[in-house]
Amino acid sequence: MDTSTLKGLYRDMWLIRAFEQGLEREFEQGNVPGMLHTGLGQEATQAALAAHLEATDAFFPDHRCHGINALAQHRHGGNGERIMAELFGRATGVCSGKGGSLHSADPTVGNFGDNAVEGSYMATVLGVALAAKMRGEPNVACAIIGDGTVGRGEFHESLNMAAIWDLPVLYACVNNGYAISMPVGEGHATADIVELAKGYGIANQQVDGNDIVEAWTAVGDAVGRIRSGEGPYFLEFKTWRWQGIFAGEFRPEAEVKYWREERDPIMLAAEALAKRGATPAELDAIEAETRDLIEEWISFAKDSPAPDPAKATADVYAGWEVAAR
Ligand SMILES: Cc1ncc(C[n+]2csc(CCOP(=O)(O)OP(=O)(O)O)c2C)c(N)n1
Ligand SMILES: [Mg+2]
Repeated sequence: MDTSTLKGLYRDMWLIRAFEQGLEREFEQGNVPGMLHTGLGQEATQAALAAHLEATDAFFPDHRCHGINALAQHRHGGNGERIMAELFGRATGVCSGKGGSLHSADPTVGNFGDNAVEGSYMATVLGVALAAKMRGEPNVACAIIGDGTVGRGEFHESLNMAAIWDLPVLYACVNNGYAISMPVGEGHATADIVELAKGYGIANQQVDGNDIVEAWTAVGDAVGRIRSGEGPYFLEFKTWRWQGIFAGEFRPEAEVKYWREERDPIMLAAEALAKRGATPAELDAIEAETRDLIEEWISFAKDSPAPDPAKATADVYAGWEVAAR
């Protein structure tokens, strides 16, 4: 990877972190409705995926994907503030403020929508992939799933069908070691989820999800293979989330310390950039610029109007497409 690409990814990771931390602050102040699951600590995985997915691809985010949603918006539409506004429940949001966290979508930038029902899109992703294949388009349909979500039946049905129909699906498993408080090795037959993909004969790779160079290279390779018609690909990102799912969640203190202090993906990228000659001032400037941009997005969201109650049912039904034929 050349240094300018690494710098761009470093910026992307800061954009995600500043977005999530700004959002967390506003959530604690009571300005963000609903629930909030952040992807703090998983920035490298999200930045690597966002870097290789085009607006013509489709990705199905999981519940910790504000970062990739904002990056997709930022890269392809130049309007990442519309994800922020959505989370604030404002009319300027990508779903007019009616989706919020867990239900924001914008297919024009490839975001086919998060869903509070974990893994439910494991079936939908097949349809999007099949459509691309039938049209002869080199597009990728990507499902982002947590390790816990792998326990759902649809996971196995999806992998099986993608394998036998050679569908252009990228499975991006974010293995952060826990589903709520359940360690991955206790909830599944293996702690290495990539082993399951092998059982379905799907090409696969296990990646250090906190190493942006490794993650970016692996996603690029997987996406390239899928676009050239080689069928599905399964990536397992080994990572760790900073946030528990609720306040009482238990994780050993030494483990928390290790991942936060020694395996922070942004810190690791800063070290890699420093080795290539980046100065501390240059790296600080990237952080400061992204934090300023996010404060602008937060102001945009706060200054935006709430949705109009008269439009509560607008865009809810698809019209004739769902009528009986
Ligand atoms: C079908 C379904 N079952 C249960 C839940 C409640 N729930 C929300 S997050 C979560 C754990 C998910 O774990 P994992 O997939 O590892 O993702 P992580 O939170 O670790 O990123 C559960 C059980 C849900 N949202 N949907
Ligand atoms: Mg998990």
